[in-house]
Amino acid sequence: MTDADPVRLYRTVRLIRRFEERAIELVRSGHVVGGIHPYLGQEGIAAGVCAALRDGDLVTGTHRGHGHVLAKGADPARMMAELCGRETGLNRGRGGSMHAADLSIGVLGANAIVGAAPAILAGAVWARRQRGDDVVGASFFGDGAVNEGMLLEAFNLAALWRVPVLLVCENNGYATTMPVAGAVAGTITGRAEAFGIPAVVVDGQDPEQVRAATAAAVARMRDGGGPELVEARTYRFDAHHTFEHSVRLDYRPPEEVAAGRARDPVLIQGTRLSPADRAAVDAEVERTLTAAVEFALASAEPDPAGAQDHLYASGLTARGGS
Ligand SMILES: Cc1ncc(C[n+]2csc(CCOP(=O)(O)OP(=O)(O)O)c2C)c(N)n1
Repeated sequence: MTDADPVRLYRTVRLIRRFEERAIELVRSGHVVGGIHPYLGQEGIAAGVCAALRDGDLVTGTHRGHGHVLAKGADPARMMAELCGRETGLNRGRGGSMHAADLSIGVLGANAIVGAAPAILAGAVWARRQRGDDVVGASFFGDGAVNEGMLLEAFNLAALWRVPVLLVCENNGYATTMPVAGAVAGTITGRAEAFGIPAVVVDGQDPEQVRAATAAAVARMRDGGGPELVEARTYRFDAHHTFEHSVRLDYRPPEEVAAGRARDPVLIQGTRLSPADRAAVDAEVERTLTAAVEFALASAEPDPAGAQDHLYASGLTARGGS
């Protein structure tokens, strides 16, 4: 969906924003069990990156992963059904919020293991290119992932084997309640540069800036270039996880939250549209999400008898001797 159209970019950030707000309502009503990690405030990154990818390109995301799946083009109704644990969900309700995947559009999955996404993506893109497929990939991860050994191993092999993957760090300033300054020695771009990986910092609140940086990197990668890193500076508008809505944690000064929320990617992109175009997109997104919620809540829950279905590619295999 390589696309610089400001209306489409706005639709994506608006869709993710309203999807997350609807999902939070479903957490409150008990339809989404266990809660979610809201992507509110960070929508411009998923939207900007995915607007510069083709349909067949691959993506891996994080525990805060709804936006990545939606931006790559997943059906919001099946995504909502997945969150609600329904049989019609993207993964038949077995993946839920943190493991939603849609292989038909190259989404290899959200991922609950902090730092795992780049390793999975680099391996998958490498394998596809060994087969001769002309694909590139983008992997999202938070600032909390940049000190994980697995992530640095992935950087090393991706650089060594020149795997065309865009490493997208969503630096929202915190890993749960831990500020970046208390956890990250040196810089995030410096980690990439240590492996010879080109790295840039972009304003993650500006979807167009993210799209332009991604498009430039992807063009170099399609031309035979290796991995690149984009550090997108952003701010998480809401809780780390919806559990914070009931347990008040004082780790962000109110002035900082207010300043962070003032730079809203939905508003920033919205100013690039005529009022009429913006109203039309907003109305269409509401219709889409109302239908998505109705679809999810009308869908059946999986039969408990099938709890072990889909665990193994070849079905359950008995151990030797049994
Ligand atoms: C390997 C691993 N360690 C710890 C956790 C627990 N955990 C879940 S989210 C999180 C914070 C991640 O922060 P960051 O990567 O900055 O992403 P953000 O939540 O800010 O989007 C942690 C430590 C985990 N899921 N996986």
